[in-house]
Amino acid sequence: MSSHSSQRKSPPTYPGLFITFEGPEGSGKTTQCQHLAQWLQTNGQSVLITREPGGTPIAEAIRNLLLTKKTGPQKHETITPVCEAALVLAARSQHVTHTIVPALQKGMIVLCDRFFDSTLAYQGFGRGLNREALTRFNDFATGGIRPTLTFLLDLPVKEGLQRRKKASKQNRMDQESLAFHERVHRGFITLARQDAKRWRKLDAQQSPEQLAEEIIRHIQPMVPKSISPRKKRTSNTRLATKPKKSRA
Ligand code: ATM
Repeated sequence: MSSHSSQRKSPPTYPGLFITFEGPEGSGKTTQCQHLAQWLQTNGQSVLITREPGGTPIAEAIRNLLLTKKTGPQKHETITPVCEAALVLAARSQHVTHTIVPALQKGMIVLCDRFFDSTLAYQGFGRGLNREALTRFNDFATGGIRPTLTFLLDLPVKEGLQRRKKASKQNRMDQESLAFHERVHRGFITLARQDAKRWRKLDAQQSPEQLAEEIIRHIQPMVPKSISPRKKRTSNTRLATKPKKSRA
């Protein structure tokens, strides 16, 4: 075991539930996040949907810098892999501190479209940066928070890129070579294998409806027993506005 991993403190825990969606381009993460959020809300849960890079105004500004295709004087200056990693992690520090942790402290279910596994896949496997250094830097930026559950929406790389082209959603990363995207994809598969307890690898080639059903089947045992939204509202109101009087 490395000196770093042996020194790493155990990750912080919160009353809420932290769930992430990972996968290559065009795998349908955003749609599935929204679908799951709807299902959870209908079942009385309090949900926050967010994404990376992004999730706060400053982190969204960093996202723009990272993903917008370069024009003007920036056009000829490449973003180095280290600069890319530092920007992603700077955005994550803002996101974890100002959005994710406060929601988890309130007991919410946080659904995040990409998180640290994307850093390992894109900047680690894709760009070739040292994965242990990325993990240390990530833990420094975030306090070491980890998702409870991560869905890998798996799709052949070529199909994902085609889907993105069709949707005209090209960003700076989409323009990378096929070999880069293949390395990223292999990275996700490796990460999912290394921590099978946290990951659920799902086939993103099935229809969005089938995929959504499969996701719900995995989530159902993890959320507090489903109750009707009406019942939940009543019990929330009671707790918030009419605390039980003490018998004393
Ligand atoms: P999406 O909106 O498709 O999730 O795009 C976000 C991009 O940010 C994605 N690439 N594309 N195309 C991957 C990239 N990214 C990283 O490179 N590292 C990270 O840590 C994260 C969270 C995202």
